[in-house]
Parts: sequence; C-alpha cells; structure tokens
Amino acid sequence: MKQALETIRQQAETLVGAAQNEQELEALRIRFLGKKGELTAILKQMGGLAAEERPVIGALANQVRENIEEMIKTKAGQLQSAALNARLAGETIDVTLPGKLPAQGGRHPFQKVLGELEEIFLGMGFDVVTGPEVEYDKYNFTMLRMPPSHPSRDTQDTFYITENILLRTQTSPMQVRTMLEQKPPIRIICPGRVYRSDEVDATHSPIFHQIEGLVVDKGITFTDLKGTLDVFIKQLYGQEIKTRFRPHHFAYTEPSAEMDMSCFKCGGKGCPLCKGEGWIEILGCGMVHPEVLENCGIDPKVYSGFAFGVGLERITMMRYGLDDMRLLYENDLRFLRQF
Ligand code: 2U9
Repeated sequence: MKQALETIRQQAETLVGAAQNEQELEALRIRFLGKKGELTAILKQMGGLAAEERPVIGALANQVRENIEEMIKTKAGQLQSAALNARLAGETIDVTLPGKLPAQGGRHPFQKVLGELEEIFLGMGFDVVTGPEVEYDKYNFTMLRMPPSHPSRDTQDTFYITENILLRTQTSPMQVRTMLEQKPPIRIICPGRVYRSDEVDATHSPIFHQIEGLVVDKGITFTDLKGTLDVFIKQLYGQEIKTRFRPHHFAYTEPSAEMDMSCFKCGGKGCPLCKGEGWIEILGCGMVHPEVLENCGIDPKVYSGFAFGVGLERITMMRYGLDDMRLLYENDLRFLRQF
C-alpha cells in the first residue's frame, strides 16, 4: 500500500507538471483527490490493514494528499501567470506605429459640376431652389401647357404613382411652385433628379438630373436669354466658346430654341467629339409661354420671362470626357477616385 501511495504521488507529479491549462489541472485534481479518486480508493482499503499499520499508512496518505494539493496549487499559479503574460504580450501597443487614416470621401462628379454651375448662376443673381420628386401632374404637365392628351404624359414615358401624382419628368414643377408663391422679379435655377420611363444605355437612364432655370421680370427679352446663357457656357467651358441658337419647339416656351456651343475640343473645326460638326448641342430654352405665366398667376401683359433646361449628365460627361453615362451611377470607386 505504501508503494501504491508512492506511485500515485509520482504520477501526480509528472502529470501535474505537464498540465497545459486550468481545465487539465482540474481533471487531474478530480482524478487523484476527488471522492471517487485514486487516493480515496486507497484509503477505502485501509480497513484490511493490521491495526499498527493503519496510523502509518494514514499519515502517509495525508502527506501524499497534501503534496498533491500543493503541486496543483503551485501549477495553477504558474498557469495563471503564463496566461497573463501571454495576454500582455499579445496586447502590447506599439506607440511608434503610424495612425490609421480614416478613409476620406470625395465629391461625386455630379456634385462637382453642379457646384460649378450653381456658383456661376449665383454670381448672376440667381437663387437655387429644390423641391419634391413626387409631384402633382398639374405642376408637371397641365400648367405647362401639356394637357391630358399630351404625348409626354403617356404611361410609356412617365412613372405614375396615382392618376394625378407622378415622378416628375422635369424640374419645371419647382418653377411653377415658385411663381405661384413669389412675385417677380424671379431668378432661379432648379437642379434635381427627374424620372422618365427609359431603357438604360450609354446615354439614357430612367433617373437623371436636370438643371432648369427661370427668369421673370418686367421687360425680359430673348436678348436677356441669349446673353445669360452665353455667359454661363463661357464660364463653364472657356471664354473662347461661341454659342448659336436654333429654332425648336417646347409646349411651355414660345419662341423656343436649342443652344449649341462651339466644340471645346477642336475649336469648331470638326472632330470625333462633335461628329465633324464643330458644334455641340447643349441645352433647350425659350421665352416662357404667356399662358404658362398666366396659369401661375403672373400677368403676361406686365411680365415676361425666359427659361432653359440642361441635363447634368450631358454636361458632366462632356466635362470629363466620359462616353458612358452608366459610369456615373455604378459607384465603382476605381472610377470615382479619379475625380
Ligand atoms: C417653366 C417654364 C418653362 C424649361 C425648359 C428646356 C427648354 C429643355 C431639356 C434639356 C435637356 C430637358 O434635361 S433635358 O432632357 N430641357 O430643353 N427646359 S425650356 O422651361 C420652363 C420651365 C418651367 C414654368
């Protein structure tokens, strides 16, 4: 029995010494010292010993127990400090490392071009007005001389919410709202998102952006329109740019025109960008139709005005030499980081 106790002590010493973590150590404590452990099993056999041997073996058994308890306690201390040291080593902060820069965003090409455009018009005394993208058809169509029979209203072309609420197809409803609320003189530009039922391709998108402008005052003439838009384009593309106006038709303006600018790439000689024309179509414009003024509560005998509309996509694509509009919507950072 003495031998058995000695074997237990030796085994415990080897195994406790080799324990890798607190769970292993606990398993060993149960194995050697637990109620059903090896030491207890030995003590249970003591009944079979001679009376004089019992105190000797009893004392030895207690000593072995105390030894094993001590071993476990020492080992537990070692394991705990090793774990602490490992954690400290893992969490060391190297204060000499450079800091992490927060990812810096940039402005979308649309925002850059829109910002430039707004600056130009603010400089000419215009205000910037924005408003709802979900509109009443009366503001989007009827008051602009596009009655229910007008082709622009076709469900193929326009997104309807209800019979008389739709996604605006132009920002003109904001000019209408402004005229209804404000007395002339009015000088505003209305930038914003507009919607048309179009298939996506390199030059079309069902969601795009417009900037429309409106000037209403006493004595406004087509000359004011020409002068203002000429200054606008020269500021955007350079003083050497020329403009020309071709007759056109819009329901809400009379007379109406399209404005071309001389090609900024070839100076008007003709190149692939202007398709050999020397001119690039840039915007639509005209004198506000007297009926539109009247619909908006402004007396056309006293006041006159001009209006224009330009696509932000078109200006942005020309500005940065892009040939596919989809690049502007895809949010591909490899593309956007170039601006
Ligand atoms: C009111 C009266 C008149 C706005 C105008 C255009 C001509 C025009 C197009 C340019 C390209 C739309 O983005 S585009 O597809 N716009 O050609 N827009 S005159 O005329 C108005 C607006 C509001 C009350």
